Amino acid sequence: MSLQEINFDGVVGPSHNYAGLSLGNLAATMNAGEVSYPRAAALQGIEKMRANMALGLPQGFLLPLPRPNLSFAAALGCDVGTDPRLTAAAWSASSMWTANAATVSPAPDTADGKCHLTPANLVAMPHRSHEWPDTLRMLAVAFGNKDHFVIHTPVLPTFGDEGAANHMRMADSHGEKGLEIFVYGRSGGAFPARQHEQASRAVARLHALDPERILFVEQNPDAIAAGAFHNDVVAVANERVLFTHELAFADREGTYDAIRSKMPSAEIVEVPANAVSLEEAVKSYLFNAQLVTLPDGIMALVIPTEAWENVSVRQWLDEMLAGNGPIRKVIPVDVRQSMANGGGPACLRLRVVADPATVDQRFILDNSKADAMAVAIKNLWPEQIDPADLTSRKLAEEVVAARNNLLQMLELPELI
Ligand code: SUG
Repeated sequence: MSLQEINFDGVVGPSHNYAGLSLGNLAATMNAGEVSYPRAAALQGIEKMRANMALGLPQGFLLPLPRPNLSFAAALGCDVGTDPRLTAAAWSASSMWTANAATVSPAPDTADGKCHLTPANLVAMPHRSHEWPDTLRMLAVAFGNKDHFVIHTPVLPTFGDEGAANHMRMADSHGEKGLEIFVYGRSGGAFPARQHEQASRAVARLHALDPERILFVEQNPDAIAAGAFHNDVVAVANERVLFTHELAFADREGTYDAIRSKMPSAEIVEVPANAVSLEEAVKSYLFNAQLVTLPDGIMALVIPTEAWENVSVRQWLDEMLAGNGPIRKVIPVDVRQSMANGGGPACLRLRVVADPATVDQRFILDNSKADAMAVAIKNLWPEQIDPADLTSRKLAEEVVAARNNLLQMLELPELI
């Protein structure tokens, strides 16, 4: 069995819109009320997946959840239209950010030698709190092979859990036993700390991880206050490398020492605040990157074009590439529609280390499937959505039909 890292990107749903629902997510709140372009957004996502496949990386995808979620609105005693924010919450395409779909502990890390997945309850944000039942249903299909996967129910809503966005895994190589680092928040100034320490601890216990190979680390409250609503806005890990902003963690030295003591081969690539400030890190999303190991063993950083175009970030990256560090390549990617809601390349993917043959093949991408998905998106995804349109029955019908059509095409009618 060959364990590989597979990136499961969220296909951007036809209801993608800018409602400004996420307090503490500066891009989303700044773009509240703007017109969105769901078709362009979804095609940008397909192109990102194609580019990663062209690098020789295995690629999977997860599908948009059913929207508008009328049962969510009904459970709160409203029709769509009764309350603008709850209406937008019922329409949200936020499941595209699959880094928040679940926390994943690959088989080498767990006591029973299976890959464990716990869907995130996402209770910190009302528009995301209703994702998990449909996410759970989809994960149970995609990772339904019980010889290899265990799917848990989410952590109780008592403690907020945001999934893989607040979880990092380091290992000498993907298929070896890893060090799982759970990053939680305590405070964030004016903004909520979304990941609760107790949720992280519960996931680690439920996944039956080796207590010697886990760490619980607090996010720097200043980072949350500056707009790093998830840890993956300021840090990303891949194999033995941690790429991080200097101000990502509450206890910088303590965190680095703990990582090095559990994993002596760890390499920490730190970007100092005097080269890239926290504000610029959040604005450019430099760290919301996919740090990937290419088939030839070289590590590459897939960053948003916004980071590539930022003067101080570019200067730092140029110096890094001219040096002798472990990250040898930088690849910019255009996901501007998602970025405007605070979702960069790393938010759009859930990493699962597994043998691709053990995953339901309907969720694995190849070029011909990408072509067919692009055609469906071009034909059926709305070109644009003004948040004022979210009460339109016609638009609701269009969005439902577009998703159903894609699911039929992918032979996944059980998820309709
Ligand atoms: O939860 N944005 C998402 C972005 C999630 C990014 N994910 C990671 N960092 N892994 C969020 O804040 C905006 C939707 C709106 O406001 O309409 C939104 O939900």
